[in-house]
Amino acid sequence: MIQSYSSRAPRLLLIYPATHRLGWERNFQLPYHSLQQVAAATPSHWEVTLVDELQDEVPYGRDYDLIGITAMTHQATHAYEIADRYRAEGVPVIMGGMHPTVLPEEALLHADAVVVGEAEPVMAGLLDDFLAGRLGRIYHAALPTDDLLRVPWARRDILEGKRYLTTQTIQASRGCPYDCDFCTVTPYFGNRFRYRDPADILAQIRSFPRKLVVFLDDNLLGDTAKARPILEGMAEMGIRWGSQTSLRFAEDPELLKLVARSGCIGLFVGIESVSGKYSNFSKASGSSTEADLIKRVRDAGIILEASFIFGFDDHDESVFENTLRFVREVSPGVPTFNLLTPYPGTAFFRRFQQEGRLLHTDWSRYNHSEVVFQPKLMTAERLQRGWQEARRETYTWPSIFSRVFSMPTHRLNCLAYNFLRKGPNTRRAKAGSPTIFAESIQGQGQNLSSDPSL
Ligand code: B12
Repeated sequence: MIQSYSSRAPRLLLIYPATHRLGWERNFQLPYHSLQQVAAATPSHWEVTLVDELQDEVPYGRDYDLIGITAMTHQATHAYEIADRYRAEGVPVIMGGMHPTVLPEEALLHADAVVVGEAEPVMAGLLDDFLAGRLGRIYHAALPTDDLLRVPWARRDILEGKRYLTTQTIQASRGCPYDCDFCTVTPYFGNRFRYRDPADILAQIRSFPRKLVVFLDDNLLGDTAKARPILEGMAEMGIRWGSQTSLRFAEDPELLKLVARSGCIGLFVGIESVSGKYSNFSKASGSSTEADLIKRVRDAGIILEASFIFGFDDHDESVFENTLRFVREVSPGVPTFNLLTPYPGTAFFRRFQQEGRLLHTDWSRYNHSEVVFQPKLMTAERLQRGWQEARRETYTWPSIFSRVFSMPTHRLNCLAYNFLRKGPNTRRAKAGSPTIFAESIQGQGQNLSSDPSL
């Protein structure tokens, strides 16, 4: 049935599905950028509303003309439940994001249409088709062939009335040339860095009323030539910012100084493994070790959240003690441990599937906090337990204080950041029990978003 919109604007409801409930940590989350970008790509004659299920109830019923749902893999199962319910009530649903992009046919069992890839190139056409009553099944956004990322500013107005750590989030680049076996970013966003025009990025930052800015890039400093003008511009503004990046930027002492001078207070870096094939050490081009680089960043007064993954094929039981020793010796401001998770669309997923090593494909458990595959050199139970013990040991008060006091400045921020991590990391759960999932996702799933330094 084609609805007539002559008397009112068509209504689009965008939903971020929550896989768990949060307590007071709710106030330290970041808004989900994908849907702000989808809203920005939606023509202005549409009325757009956002439901963040961490804060809002999903308003089932027929008040909206079209529902748009985003899904990372661990959210997919619940996203499908929401989609099914709306469709049962006669409201059409579109889906997008990492998981529907990788498995569009699966998503189409629950949605009327799926956006494969980025929304910006296809959203207006999809909505026109919808209004004309000819909605297609798959809208495939081809990867652009040039290096300039052209996207509208994320819409902040749709966040009104919600509580977040900050709504001043921004994305400067997409894509990644490294194509790690465990990561979905390169197949999804392409194998090179695409940056926005620095003038546009700086203008967007200037439009923010407050000082704190969080970049949602994978690797803001990945292409240093392109990052420099952004950093130089920020240095003039007196802001404070945080991002995710690769540690290799710290090999250049001048760049590190510029990063600190531009107002950087926190960086999330993936160390992945302290030794072996999947160590980011082996990829660092210069002569410095990763430990040197971590110390350099810390001495520049920047809080480093260093993320480690357990479960690679060359990890045996010794990985836990080796990693903990590294953390004790090098003392990154905030260590984070994740379990290897073979996401669909990655080389790991394909390989583990071929080798018959996937324990199941219950997507709700693909969350970095539960072992979902058969490890090579230890049992799944040992991997799960080692991960939990490492988290607990790293977040005892003596460990926290030793990290805080190794910071030359920003000790209070570092303490607060560790405090926020402590809760989830030390909650007790019996290894192998079903409660592990419930407990661990509650804490671990909210990594950067509960980062007080950002
Ligand atoms: C920033 C970030 C975070 C932040 C999120 C902050 C926030 N609130 O936004 C934090 C640190 C909290 C985080 C946490 C996690 N993250 Co994260 N995160 C990212 C990162 C780096 C950027 C996400 C982003 O904002 N992208 C920018 C937007 C604009 O891009 P997008 O999401 O792809 O959206 C576009 C399209 O997909 C499409 N689209 C998306 N949704 C929809 C919906 C509709 C209806 C339509 C039409 C289109 C559409 O249009 C958008 C615009 O083009 C990505 C990597 C990446 N490059 O995307 C990983 C990534 C999304 N995260 C990932 C993961 C696994 C997690 C965690 C589970 C990790 C953990 N250890 O627990 C948690 C889960 C948190 C949770 N809430 O449950 C994975 C997801 C993999 C997968 N297959 O699901 C990614 C891809 C990283 C990776 N290397 O693989 N993350």
